[in-house]
Amino acid sequence: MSTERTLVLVKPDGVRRALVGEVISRIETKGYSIIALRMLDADRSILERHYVEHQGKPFYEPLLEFMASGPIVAMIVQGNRVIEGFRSLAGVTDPTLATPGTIRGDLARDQGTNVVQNIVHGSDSAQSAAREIAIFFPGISVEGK
Ligand code: DAT
Ligand code: MG
Repeated sequence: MSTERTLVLVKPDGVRRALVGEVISRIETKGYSIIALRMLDADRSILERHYVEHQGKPFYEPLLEFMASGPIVAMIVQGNRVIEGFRSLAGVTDPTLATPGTIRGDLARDQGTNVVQNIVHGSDSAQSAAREIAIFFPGISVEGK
């Protein structure tokens, strides 16, 4: 099966700066489909589950604090090779190094904070997508058609 689903988050910096429409526009213009979407205030337990791989790292607490600093928008995005494709649209983690033309490269910069603020999250593998979709959209399967 080549169609995939990925979890995309517009982080609090993106929502605060009214970039939700811009992010959605880039996803849709690329040709991917948004099949579920919700705005939420992520509580600590949901963020601990989402970022379990980063537990213990120096930026872990600042990351959780930042992600709880305001509403986020979660969506399931679908399309052929969308996991890889959205990571490509987003650009690399560090917005200073992210290529212009990408979401992070165009819309974010170093804010001098101890956690990188970079507008969006996208799942990094099929396994992560399944795990993360279950966190933010319990009841919706990762299985796409
Ligand atoms: P990505 O979001 O590109 O998958 P990641 O999963 O390695 O990156 O890290 C999750 C988030 O944590 C990332 O979007 C920004 C922040 N972050 C990552 N590495 C960092 C670092 N070395 N210093 C500060 N914040 C960092
Ligand atoms: Mg990651």
